[in-house]
Amino acid sequence: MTKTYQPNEPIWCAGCGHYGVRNALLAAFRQMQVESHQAMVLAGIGCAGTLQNNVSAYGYHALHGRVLPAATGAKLANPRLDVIAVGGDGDGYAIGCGHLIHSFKRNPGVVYILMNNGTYGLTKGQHSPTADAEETDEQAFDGVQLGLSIPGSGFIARGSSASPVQLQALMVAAMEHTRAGKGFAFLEVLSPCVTYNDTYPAWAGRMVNVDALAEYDCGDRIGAFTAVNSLLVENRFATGLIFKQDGKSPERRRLDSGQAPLCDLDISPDRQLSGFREIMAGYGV
Ligand SMILES: Cc1ncc(C[n+]2csc(CCOP(=O)(O)OP(=O)(O)O)c2C)c(N)n1
Ligand code: SF4
Ligand SMILES: [Mg+2]
Repeated sequence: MTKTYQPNEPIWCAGCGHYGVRNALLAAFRQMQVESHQAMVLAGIGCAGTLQNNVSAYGYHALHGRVLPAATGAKLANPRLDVIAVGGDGDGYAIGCGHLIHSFKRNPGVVYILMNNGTYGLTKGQHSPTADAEETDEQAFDGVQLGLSIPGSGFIARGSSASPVQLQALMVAAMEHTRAGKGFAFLEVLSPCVTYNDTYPAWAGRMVNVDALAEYDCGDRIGAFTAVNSLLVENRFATGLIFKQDGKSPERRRLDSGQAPLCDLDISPDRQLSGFREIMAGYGV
């Protein structure tokens, strides 16, 4: 499949922020010399989710909000793959938010790129959890703030499709984190929906790039939490590499304890049958 498969051209509206995300991902793959058979891109449902059709790699289109369990399974089965999960703010912060919380906690070696446009683009512009407070009478949700509050989270970053060089660098850093067996790498990308919620002008003035602040320490969780919260109170948000801490992913722990990855197990029918008979014999059958 990887020899013959040609990715489709994107079907996004002209000017959609998701083009910038796709371009940065392709550039990050080129920079890290990732070949088609070495990566898997899994996606949730939404305009963001169609990205997996546009990248030459193994792919899987999960149910709405369910991309992270599928990606965790893929990484456990084959830790040698670069596993990239992608999806929108509706996918990851609404219907799939429970999986996001537990992915921060469980820390699988998955890169998760969440394209935040403050709306449900594919279903024509309903409010999402990150919709502007002025339009909804509700406070907007912040995924970076959530991630920082969960013990065990290890890589939290935010980029923008309007800053392609930084976005590529953050994707490379996220892939290096997972490849080193350190665990889950969360990258929110501000990726405006120009058709239903064009936030390019409003967000441009609200971003504060912590990568450019000499005094900012991305290894300090409390400092990062304070900085992120202070900015939110001022109706601004941090971008850049916001927090990074070394952990150990579950698949790394399995390898370290001598357990072979599932993809290397002998699954020949004869072996499975004898194992099945042994189990049944244990029940006296
Ligand atoms: C279980 C389920 N509920 C609802 C839908 C309808 N639906 C499809 S995409 C979507 C929202 C997508 O928004 P988001 O994840 O923010 O992606 P975007 O289109 O904005 O990139 C919804 C509600 C669905 N496909 N499946
Ligand atoms: S509807 Fe919005 S999110 Fe979907 S492709 Fe168009 S601009 Fe992008
Ligand atoms: Mg969206």
